[in-house]
Amino acid sequence: MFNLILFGPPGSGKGTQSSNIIKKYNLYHISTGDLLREEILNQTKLGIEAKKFMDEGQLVTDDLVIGMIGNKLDANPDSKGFIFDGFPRTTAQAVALDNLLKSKGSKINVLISLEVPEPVLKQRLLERGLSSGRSDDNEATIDKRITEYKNKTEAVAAYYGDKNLYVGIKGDDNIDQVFTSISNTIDKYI
Ligand code: B4P
Repeated sequence: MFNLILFGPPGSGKGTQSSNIIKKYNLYHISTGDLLREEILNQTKLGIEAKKFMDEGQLVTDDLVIGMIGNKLDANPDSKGFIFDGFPRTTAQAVALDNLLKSKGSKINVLISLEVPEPVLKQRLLERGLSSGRSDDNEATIDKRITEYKNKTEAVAAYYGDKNLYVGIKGDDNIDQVFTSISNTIDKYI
């Protein structure tokens, strides 16, 4: 089993690149952002709770997110591997993920971090906001999301860096160039 974390700040291209990776490597895609938006659309209890945080540009609580991941792993026992897109976003989530995978005799093989300068992130998300209909793609909320990333998520990079699993990629080239860099890295680790 090959397990990849696609990591980076909001707007770095995690969702965009995940769709390319799943086509080429046939991995099962788990995006916590997509899962949460689905819960919101279906107006579940979890979705109603999560929306309050997401509209404020804050991270959703660890318990809610970790529960969702556990369910997805259990539901796909025969997958040849997973791409974790936008998860883990806190050190507590990283520890929980490692434990979940360990209990299944598996582990994270590599974390690929998309490195993009802050002005480019803001520009991309503002542009997406013109058509996405996402209530968190506006200037004030984008700023809060980037602050949450710096305060709570950047530590996840160090956590996997200590395990020698961190690989940084230049994420502000065009989509195809970024995908080539990602593929070259996956090919070394798979
Ligand atoms: P997410 O849905 O994970 O998404 P994101 O951070 O907004 O963006 P992503 O990096 O996927 O960017 P994308 O490819 O779309 O998170 C949303 C919210 O959910 C969080 O703020 C949080 O509240 C909550 N949440 C999710 N996971 C959580 C967790 N684990 N714990 C707690 N809370 C959680 O790209 C953005 C734009 O850039 C697109 O328009 C794209 O077309 C463009 N783009 C991408 N790559 C490009 C390139 N190379 N060149 C030019 N444009 C590019």
